[in-house]
Amino acid sequence: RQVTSDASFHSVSFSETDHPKVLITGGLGQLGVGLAKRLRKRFGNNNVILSDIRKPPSHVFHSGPFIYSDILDYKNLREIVVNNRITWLVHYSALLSAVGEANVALARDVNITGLHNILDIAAEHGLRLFVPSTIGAFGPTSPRNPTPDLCVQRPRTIYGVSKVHAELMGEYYHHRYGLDFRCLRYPGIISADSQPGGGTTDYAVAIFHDAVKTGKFECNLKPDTRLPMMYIDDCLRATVEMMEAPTDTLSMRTYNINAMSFTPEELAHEVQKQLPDLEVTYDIDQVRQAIADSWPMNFEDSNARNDWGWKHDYDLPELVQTMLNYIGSDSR
Ligand code: AKB
Repeated sequence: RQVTSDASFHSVSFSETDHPKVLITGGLGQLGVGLAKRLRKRFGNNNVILSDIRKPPSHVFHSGPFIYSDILDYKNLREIVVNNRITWLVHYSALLSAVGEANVALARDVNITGLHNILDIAAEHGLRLFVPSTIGAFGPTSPRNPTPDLCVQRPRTIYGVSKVHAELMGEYYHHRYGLDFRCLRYPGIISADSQPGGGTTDYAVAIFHDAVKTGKFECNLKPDTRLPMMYIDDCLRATVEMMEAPTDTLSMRTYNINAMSFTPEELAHEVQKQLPDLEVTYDIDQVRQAIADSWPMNFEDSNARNDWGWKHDYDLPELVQTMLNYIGSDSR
C-alpha cells in the first residue's frame, strides 16, 4: 500500500476546464447505468467508465466503456485509475440493508474494506470522490420526524454502520489530506428499468411491477411505515449537481437530500387511482420492518437546498404516473 505520507497525495490533479474522466464502481446496481447515461451526455461517451465484477448485459456493454473492477483488489483499482487517467470516482459498490443483515461478513468486506481502498486510491491520485450514504445511516435514537443533517447516528444494521463509517472517513480524509470527498444521503430510490438489490425500501419499486403484471401486490412492510423516497431522475440529477457544485458552496461534505415521504398504504392508494383493481395484502418481513422502524420518517434537507440549490421535481403523484407509464409501455 502506497499511502504513507501527505506528500504522496495530490500527485495528479486535473484542470477544471477539462472534462472529468469518470469511473463508476458497482455500475450494474440500481443506479450506475442511469448515472453513466447522464454523465456521458454531459462529458462524452468515452469519458465515463462503468465497472463491476459481473458480466454486463449486452445493451450496457454496447452503450459505452465497461471494465472489470473489484474494489477489494487494490492493484486492480489503481491500474484502472492510472491507465484511464480517472479524475472523478463515483463509488456505488455496496451491499444494501436487508441483504447486509443476511451476510454481515461480506457486507463488512465490501462496504468497509472496499471503501478504504477507494479512499486511498482517491487521495493518492487527487480524485474527486462521490460516495452515497443513506437514510439507513440513522438509527432508533436519531430524531425521526424530521431527521436533520447533524444528529445522533447509531444505526443497528451493518449497512448503516458502514455508511456512517464512510461519511466520517471521507470527511476525515478531506480535512486531513484535502480529499475532495462528496456525499449525499439518499432516501429509498424508485426506478423503473433497474432493480434495487436487497434493500428495505424495495417494496416501493416492486409494487409497480406487480401492479402492472398481476394486479396483486404483497407488501413486506406494515401499511403505516413512513419512509423518505425519491424518483431515480431526481437522485441522479442531485448527484451530478453535487459533483459539479463549486467547492465554496459546500459548507458540509455530507448532505441529506429528500423529495417525498409516504407509507405503503399511501403509495397503494395513489397507484389504485390509475389501477383501481390492484389488490394489496401484507405479509410482514420482521427483519425489514425492524430496520424501517429505526429509520427517518421525514428527511430534513434544507442545507442542500440552501448551499447548492437542491430542488426535487417528483412528488408522489408524478412518481406514480411516471412509473406506470414506463412499466406499462414496456409490458405492452
Ligand atoms: C435500502 O433500503 O437498504 C436502501 C437505502 C434506503 O439505503 N434502498
